[in-house]
Amino acid sequence: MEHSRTAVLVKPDGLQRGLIGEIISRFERKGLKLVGLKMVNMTDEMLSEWYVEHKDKSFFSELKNFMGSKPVVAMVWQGIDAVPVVRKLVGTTLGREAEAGSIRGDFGMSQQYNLIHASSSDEDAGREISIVFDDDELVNYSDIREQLIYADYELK
Ligand code: FUP
Repeated sequence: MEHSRTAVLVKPDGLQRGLIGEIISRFERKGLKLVGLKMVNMTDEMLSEWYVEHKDKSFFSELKNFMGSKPVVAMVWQGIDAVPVVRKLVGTTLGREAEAGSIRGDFGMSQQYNLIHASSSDEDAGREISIVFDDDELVNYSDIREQLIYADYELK
């Protein structure tokens, strides 16, 4: 089965609140594989591309200002259906309505300061990954845990 990749950004509020370890731990224990990781100061140009679907919204420049205000932690996670699996762990956009047990539901109250971004489709994932990572910054490796996390047929 196809193992796909998804992009995650821990936003400035997530880094400032000391939630990097907590967030990485949630993806690890779920069984996702980390294949890219770095700290980035997102430029206005990167953010305009990242949030292109929101370019005509009233909150566009405020969102970019916030996202560029402090470093973020960018990650790429891999697994079967990585995009929807990570979105579920992240929770819905508005922190105070997000499901208990999700990252936003457990740690957030805000709409804009919602701690984390996760790609919403495979197409977005490809675009977002290429904004932050060069191809040679993404790693391929076999993870021994995969023999326990997936059945044999799911690894083929
Ligand atoms: P999500 O896919 O859950 O990250 O959310 P959206 O793509 O709908 O929105 C992108 C980001 O814009 C969200 F993280 C929150 C932010 N936002 C605002 O800051 N103000 C708004 O009025 C709406 C969204």
